[in-house]
Amino acid sequence: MGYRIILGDITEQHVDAIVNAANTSLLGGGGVDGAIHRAAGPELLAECRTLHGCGTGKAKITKGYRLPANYVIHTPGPIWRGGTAGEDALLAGSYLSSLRLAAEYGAKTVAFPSISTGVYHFPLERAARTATETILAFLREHPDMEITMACFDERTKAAYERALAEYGAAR
Ligand code: AR6
Repeated sequence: MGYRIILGDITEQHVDAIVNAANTSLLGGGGVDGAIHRAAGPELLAECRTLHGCGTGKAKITKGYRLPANYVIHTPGPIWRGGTAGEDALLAGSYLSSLRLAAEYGAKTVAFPSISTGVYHFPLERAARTATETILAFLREHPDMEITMACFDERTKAAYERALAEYGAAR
């Protein structure tokens, strides 16, 4: 199936769509959100202002402007609140909403960052399991798509690789 895990900067990915780990305002921030806005240029923020925000676990799409990617799919992941506030379902929602939007726009190659595991403090191993399950289930229905997990550090990459190995073993 079309799933690969790489170490790299998502703003440099030559894919149809990259996903942004945004916040509900969609007006930019730090982390990967800040990096994407810097690389895309000010036109991205201008388009984001027309979207009037986005709910947690949902997604909205814009053009990619100066990025190599044609589209940016913006999804606010959940802020970790201890695990009993529906965080797992919301995180799965972020991946699934993003993937559905990509398919709707004909984006066949899509790169994700590790949503919610930075300043939103979602535990990395748990996030990696949810992301992997959601992506692989979606790929079974969309075998023509190619999904990349762009991990910014080795620890994150190792967690997604473990989750993929566990998933494979459990099937
Ligand atoms: N490419 C790929 N991954 C990156 C990059 C990059 N250029 N830069 C950082 N990461 P975070 P969150 C990784 O905090 O937890 C923003 O302010 C980073 O190492 O960016 O979902 C938003 O506006 C980590 O593994 O996103 C929201 O307010 C992962 O991306 C809030 O942060 C996610 O870390 C969202 O928090």
